[in-house]
Amino acid sequence: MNDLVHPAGAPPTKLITTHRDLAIHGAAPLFATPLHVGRPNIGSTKAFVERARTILESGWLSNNGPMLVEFEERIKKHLGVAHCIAMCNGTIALEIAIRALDLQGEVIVPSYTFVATAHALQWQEITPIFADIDPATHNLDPHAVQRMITPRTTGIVGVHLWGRPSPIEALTEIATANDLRLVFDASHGFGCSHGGKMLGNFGDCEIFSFHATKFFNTFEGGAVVTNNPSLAEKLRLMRNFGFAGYDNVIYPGTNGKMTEIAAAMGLTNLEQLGDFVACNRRNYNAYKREIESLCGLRILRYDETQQANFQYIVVEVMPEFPVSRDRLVDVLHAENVLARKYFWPGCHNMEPYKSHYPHAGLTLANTMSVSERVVVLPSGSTVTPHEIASIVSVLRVLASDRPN
Ligand code: T4K
Repeated sequence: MNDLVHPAGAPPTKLITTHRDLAIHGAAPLFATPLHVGRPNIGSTKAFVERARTILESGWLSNNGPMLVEFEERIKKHLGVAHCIAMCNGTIALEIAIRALDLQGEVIVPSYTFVATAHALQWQEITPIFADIDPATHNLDPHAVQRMITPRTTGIVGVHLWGRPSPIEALTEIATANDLRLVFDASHGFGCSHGGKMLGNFGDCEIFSFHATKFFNTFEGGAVVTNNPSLAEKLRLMRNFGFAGYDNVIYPGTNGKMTEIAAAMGLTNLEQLGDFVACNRRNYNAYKREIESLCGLRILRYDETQQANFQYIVVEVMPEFPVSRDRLVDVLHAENVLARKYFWPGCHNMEPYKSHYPHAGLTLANTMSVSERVVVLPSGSTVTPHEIASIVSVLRVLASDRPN
């Protein structure tokens, strides 16, 4: 276990037993400082500082330096994928992938995702067409995707939301039958598998985000991974302004490069992925045990036959729960538990999409109902089982009492 991960034996924190104990009713909050969703998982400080020293002494800070080369090799090995092109963040990785695949016209995406998935298309004047999700998986519904195909459609961007795989086989079939390109936004899916293969091996390519809030981070960062060598070549050129050697630009490109210090953070965190998964799994099981006994709350499950990173504690607040999702979030925030309503209200309700397609919601019934009932709770290597017990004590009080 690294020096920053809380030991499971951290001291107990306060429990709530009645409505009178709730901060929203005037009591002191459970936590003196905020508990976040998305506190970074950080590996060994010592190992990172050693690498930072090496970088500073070498005077090589970016542009395909030795840390980056080692990082890409390690990622390829970890995922069992042929090519990894590391990038400065997940959004740029998506934009470059979309451009390298020559997507244009219309591309089908879920609305129930972080807005970067849609913005990466819009930024390149490609129209995102929002397809509905399956309420059981929170991922694209292949039937909805099929219905959205028009003569202008050139591709599909599926999202492995919460690290749970998109319907990979069904989307691959639809893409093949309609001559569409298929990209997976695997921003949440690092370290997760499908059918025994790591996410990263599917579609034309997959993109990862290594943002600070992700299961695995490089401060900011991302990557495109693919098993297609010619696509990989194009992606490498596009990441570096189209340069193929000194003074020789053979392609349009941008600056998508990952820095050496980001790669150093990645190499350090890769060494402790097992610890991060163990913490996340421990936290997930602690939440699951308790939440499953509360009427009206549903915790999202991970497929135990596959590898999962257990990064997100996703809870659906059903109509039979005594308070609404929004009230629950207000109660938790008063306790300094900064639960999040990811990904409410859906991209189609954000600008510019809301103005461009004011009626999109008519075909997105599941997106709307799921985004109105989901709350994501704090987890990660900085959250202790005692803190989870305190959070769950709030849920239990709300579940059992009806506030007046
Ligand atoms: N596709 C999908 C499906 C994505 O989820 C994302 C990113 C992308 C594409 C794009 O990838 P990147 O271009 O970001 O690599 C956060 C992240 O900023 C975003 O990366 C992530 N998805 C999204 C799900 O979450 P916000 O607006 O919720 O971030 P923010 O600033 O509210 O941070 C969340 C919490 O994390 C804070 O309350 C505190 C904590 N935090 C955050 C940072 C940055 C820390 O404790 N330390 C930190 O350094 O979007």
